[in-house]
Amino acid sequence: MRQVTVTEHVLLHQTKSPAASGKFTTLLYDLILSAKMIARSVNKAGLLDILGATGETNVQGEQVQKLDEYANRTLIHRMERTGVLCAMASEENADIIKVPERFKRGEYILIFDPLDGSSNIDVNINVGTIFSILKRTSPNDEDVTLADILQSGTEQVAAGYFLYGPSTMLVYTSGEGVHGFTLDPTVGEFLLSHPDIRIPERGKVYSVNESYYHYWDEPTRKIIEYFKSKDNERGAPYSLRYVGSLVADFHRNLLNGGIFMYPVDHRIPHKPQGKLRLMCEASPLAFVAEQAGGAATDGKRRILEIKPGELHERVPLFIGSAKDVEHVAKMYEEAG
Ligand code: AHM
Ligand code: MG
Repeated sequence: MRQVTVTEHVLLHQTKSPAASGKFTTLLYDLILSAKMIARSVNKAGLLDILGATGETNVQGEQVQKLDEYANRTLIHRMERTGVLCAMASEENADIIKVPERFKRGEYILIFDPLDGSSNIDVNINVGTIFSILKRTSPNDEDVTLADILQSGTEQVAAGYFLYGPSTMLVYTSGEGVHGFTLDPTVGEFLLSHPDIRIPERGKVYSVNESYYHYWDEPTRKIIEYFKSKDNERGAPYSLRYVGSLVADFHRNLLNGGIFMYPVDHRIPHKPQGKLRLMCEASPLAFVAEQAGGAATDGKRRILEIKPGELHERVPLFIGSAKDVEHVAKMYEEAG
């Protein structure tokens, strides 16, 4: 079988997509290199002294795992040297990260969650890196500001994720479908393994942390009941699958069909808007979902159309197979 590398794939698509310029290829190349370095550390995590927490808390008030910190540092260090970025934003950093003046700067902005699902690292369960790529809105010769970053998901040039699982995978979209690549560790290259991924219209799986049932409002409880019911539109209960790593849960549902849900819960005061972050988690995955024929909503609004008001804005998330997501939106609408 002829094996297609990511670079080759991007170059092939370059003729069609204005987003895929030589600069975009450079950006992706360095992002892939960073991910390979992170994958190497994730694979060795049980052997090195990098498991566990650093003892610090991040801007979200969560414990920083050592591998989170490594992944964050690796991405920032590599990506500020690409010459094509002007700024970055990370789940782990309170403010935007401007590319220092000593490096060449470009018009692209990279937003990322360096190691999603990091509470799973210590138990050897899949984690991932989620990324979103934008172009600055202000002229290149002006100072880049937060306003350049606070764009709605529809403005993304590309988005995707690396999944550090039994195999390391890259799944991305630049607006021309969704393509999956698997790292061949013997040659160190990501090779096209899942061309043009399409998510089934309706799934057989629902993914939600159901232990929060008592913290959900009535419409949300009814929605979860719908997926468990044998009298739903599918005519049979959906199976429950929940890893607790968004990338892993999303990836499974993307390939097999299903819906991932992280609704509002009233458990902790800082979670009235849900737990997941709009810019570094929900929007990039929503772009992937839609490009694969799926959908993503916060219950009322299409995720991609939400204009963030702040860098670390959180949002409820219902994402996956189109018919399942549409059903959730309909039930919320009927509930008023
Ligand atoms: P993280 O980015 O700090 O790892 O948090 C996000 C993770 C997601 O990967 C996952 O879907 C969710 O948190 C799980 O949360 P919970 O344990 O509340 O179900
Ligand atoms: Mg995360």
